Amino acid sequence: MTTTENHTPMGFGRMHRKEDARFIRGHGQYVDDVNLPGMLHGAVLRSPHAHARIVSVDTSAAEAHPKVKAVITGQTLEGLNLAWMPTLSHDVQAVLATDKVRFQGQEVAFVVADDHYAARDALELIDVEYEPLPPVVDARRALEPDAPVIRTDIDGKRDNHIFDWEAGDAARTDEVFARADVVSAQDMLYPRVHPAPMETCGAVAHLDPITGKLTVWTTTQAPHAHRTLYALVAGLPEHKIRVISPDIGGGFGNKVGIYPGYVCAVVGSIVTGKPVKWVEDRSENLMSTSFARDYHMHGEIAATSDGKILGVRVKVLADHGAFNGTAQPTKFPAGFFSVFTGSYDIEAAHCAVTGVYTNKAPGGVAYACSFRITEAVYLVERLVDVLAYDLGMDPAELRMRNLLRPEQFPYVSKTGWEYDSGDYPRALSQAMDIAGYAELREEQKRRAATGDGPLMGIGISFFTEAVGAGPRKHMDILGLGMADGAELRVHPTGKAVLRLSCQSQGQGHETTFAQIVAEELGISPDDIEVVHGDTDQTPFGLGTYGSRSTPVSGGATAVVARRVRERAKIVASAMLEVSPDDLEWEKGRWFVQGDPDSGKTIQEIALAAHSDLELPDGVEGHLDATCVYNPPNLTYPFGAYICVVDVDPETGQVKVRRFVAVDDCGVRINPMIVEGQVHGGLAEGIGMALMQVMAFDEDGNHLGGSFMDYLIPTAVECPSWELGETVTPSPHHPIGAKGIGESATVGSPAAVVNAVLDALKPYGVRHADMPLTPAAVWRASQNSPLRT
Ligand code: MCN
Ligand code: CUN
Repeated sequence: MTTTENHTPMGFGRMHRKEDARFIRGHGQYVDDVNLPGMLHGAVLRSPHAHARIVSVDTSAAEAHPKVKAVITGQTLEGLNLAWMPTLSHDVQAVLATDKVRFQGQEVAFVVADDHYAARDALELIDVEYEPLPPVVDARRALEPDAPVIRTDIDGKRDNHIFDWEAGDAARTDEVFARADVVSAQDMLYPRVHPAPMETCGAVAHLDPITGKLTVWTTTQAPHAHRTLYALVAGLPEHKIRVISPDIGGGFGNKVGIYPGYVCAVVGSIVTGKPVKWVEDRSENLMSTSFARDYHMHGEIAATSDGKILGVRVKVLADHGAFNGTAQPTKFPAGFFSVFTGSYDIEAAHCAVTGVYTNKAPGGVAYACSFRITEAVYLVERLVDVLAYDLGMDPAELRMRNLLRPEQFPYVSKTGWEYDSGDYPRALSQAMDIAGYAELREEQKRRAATGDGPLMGIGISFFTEAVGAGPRKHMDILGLGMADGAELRVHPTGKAVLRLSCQSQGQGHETTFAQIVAEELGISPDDIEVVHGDTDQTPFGLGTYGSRSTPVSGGATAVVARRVRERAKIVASAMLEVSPDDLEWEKGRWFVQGDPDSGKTIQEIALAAHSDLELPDGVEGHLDATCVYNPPNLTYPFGAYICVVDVDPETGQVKVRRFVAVDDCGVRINPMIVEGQVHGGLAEGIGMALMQVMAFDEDGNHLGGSFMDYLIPTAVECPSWELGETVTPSPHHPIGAKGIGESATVGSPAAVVNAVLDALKPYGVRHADMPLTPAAVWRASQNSPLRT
């Protein structure tokens, strides 16, 4: 279905990525490619314990190493008032441990040396005496009265509780549940997983001793937000800090937060007066930089006996690790979890979420998550299947019966979200058509009757996403509102440069944002340079996460291009000696109404704007424009996914045979890039559903520190994706586009899990937790009478 013909469309359409010219030749410039004269190298000493008191740290032997230039400890940082840094969730996190270590892999000391190997070698010369403490590994254990207290640094803290938060109407939900014919309940775990980008995290910091300016090249999805945080933490003025995010080898949320290693690189540069590079290795990335999910959910769904869903009720225990380092743009501790009512027309809903500390890496949320929508979608889509199981109803029919109808949009959910637009039944019908749903069910019946071959399962998920934070009044990071700037300069020859605050990690922004300008101005995308990832070169904005680049920076880009067009109109009117009111726009030129031959192209106008042409009073000349876009609402992309699996009941092996995905992200700027985003997200969904978990043993030892243990899906596990699409434009977005970057990761795990459980239905299996590894599948079916 995917075609790859290349031409340069004058606007929206399929177009090969401009950035691929360097990427596929291996010429990307990543943080680790930054090499400065006199640069030193840093390495982090990490805790071997999940929970231990630090008795002493002896750095003398490391300092005596001939190539070591500095050894920094928590004590050094305490002297600079930098031992603790604020997290993005109103907590603090240790940069280097002072009192205790609170998770295995926690940062304890930082060595700066002439080269990377010497820095690593010297780590072994640091002598840390630990007094091990009992760890808290299980979130449920965290709340027991006799559980060891992890955050003894917080004054008066006597437990591991972080927050209680709720949404929806509890009383009304209880009332709806009381009169329901059926209530289906299910406990489920969304396990701890990791974004695991190809490029790990790192930074090169250089405090120029002459100018006093700090430049940090770093793997960040949000350069401006990082700069403001450095300014607040280090007390430096923002104009003395430059954050550069060069090419990024995948972020998936892993590069939203600020990690201790970044701060250590900065301190290393301050202490030595030299540039300092720190780049973590794979194990460090997997062990210490963030994680996602770890939601223990108890869900209940109420319905009538003929399958009308009435309400959903949820209790969640959220494991946030040792510090509440959740990097997310909402004012709610559970992010956007309250969209758990999903895509259904229900009467009432309520959720209560409790957050706890455990002796695991901090962070949370990240991994193509839309800030807990992944968990919410998984929960409701599993609950709908559990209900179908209990009612003996077909899960497609049950969904069709309850999906929101097109005439209900804009729709305000029972937890207060305003879904902007949608035609849900159309998307599900299309997915069922592509899959050949009725025939698949026939085949399944036939196979069950003959008992031939593996078990066949068909799984559906329907999701609604909420992406594109702001609006500013509802969403922020540390008080910084979620609006994005854009600047568009048009050179005299009619070529243009667009400066953006968002930052690509592989999503193809250099191409798609040029296409937005091309669509609005009729300048070829090849003639539009996109500049991003450098705070000195770009307007302020909050960065790329929550699939917000298209909804927010994309809006800014369309608006700024329209401003340029309006300026061009005035210049054209002077050139053509007519009133601006007499001009009409067609892509690429202004012409005189009723006289299409008298017109001026945008290139001609650009040149004239720089010439001695006499302009009307008050017109400054030049076409350049700027804008700040504060979105009026989130955008709500949605989709219908169908997964077909074969399960071998003897080995528990799952083969994903087919996967149909119908996505609606409104108007598509570049359908080829959208499909690429969907392909990647579907693969991630298969990874999470079948293969991935950040596991710990009872002592809090991290068991997934390499790609031998933490598995990444490959082409072997993935079928040839079958994509469809519907287009329901966002009514409030300047070009009608909605975000797509996280849709498939959010929507696909439930389809895969539902498919596997559908296959196991003859064994009486109603639910099993991810990851559905062969062992988990085999175990799930062991109690079945079919096993005797
Ligand atoms: N697009 C489009 N038409 C639309 C919507 C989007 O052509 N209607 C294009 C956009 O112009 C952009 C791409 O699709 O080139 C993704 O756009 P968008 O949905 O706005 O998402 P962002 O650009 O904000 O990217 C962030 C999102 C997130 S939050 C994660 S996590 C994730 C994802 O993108 N990380 C990724 N996809 C990723 N893809 C790659 N290769 N690498 C990552 O780290
Ligand atoms: Cu939640 S992962 Mo993306 O928003 O960067």
